[in-house]
Amino acid sequence: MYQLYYYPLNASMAPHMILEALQVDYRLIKVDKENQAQKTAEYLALNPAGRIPTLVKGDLVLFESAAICIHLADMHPNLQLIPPVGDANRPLFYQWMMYLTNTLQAELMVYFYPEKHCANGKTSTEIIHAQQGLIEQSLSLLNDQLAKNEQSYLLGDKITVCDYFLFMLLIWADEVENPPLSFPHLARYLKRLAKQPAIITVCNKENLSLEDYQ
Ligand SMILES: N[C@@H](CCC(=O)N[C@@H](CS)C(=O)NCC(=O)O)C(=O)O
Repeated sequence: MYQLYYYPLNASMAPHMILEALQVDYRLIKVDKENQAQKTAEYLALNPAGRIPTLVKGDLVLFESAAICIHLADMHPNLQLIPPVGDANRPLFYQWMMYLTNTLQAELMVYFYPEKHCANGKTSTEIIHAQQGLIEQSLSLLNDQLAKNEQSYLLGDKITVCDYFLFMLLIWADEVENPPLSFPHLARYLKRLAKQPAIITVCNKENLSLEDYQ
């Protein structure tokens, strides 16, 4: 059985949604983040980065949210949450996953933890402001991608891991000045995703209301 070390609405949310979508057996283990359990020797032995999430199954211990999502889709190809090798969408899948994790996720992390990026450790309003701009640029690019042929999902008409991952990031981005819902195609996309059973289940479990996305 898979074990997912998680914390509600953290980077574990996308793997949690993929586990639900694939309908595989899994157990959630909540990391006691309030008490910095992610920095204990026991947890660091699993995930030396001291971050959430970590996936464990038998001898396999895997960290990095995007890697966990892709691995799960590889192991359970029945739903084709990752396009098969040889499919025209396979390289585009790589492109978008890398873009999401390398750009939008990375910019969001700086936005949420600006103090880590200031030499004096103080929150910098300038960093927050700059990050808002970078996040909005990224949202605009994603909005344009979804505008093409009014497509339902990032890669076209079929849901993939990219969409679950992007849903998590769009939820995080909800508080920026021009949030995802202010971009017409992202709003349409979010409302569509909010009807996915796996997303509904995980949002219930992680206590996130989907009211704004109805
Ligand atoms: N690149 C990592 C980032 C994970 C990450 O930063 N997780 C945050 C929660 S969203 C965390 O564990 N924060 C606790 C800490 O940094 O101590 C991933 O995608 O898995």
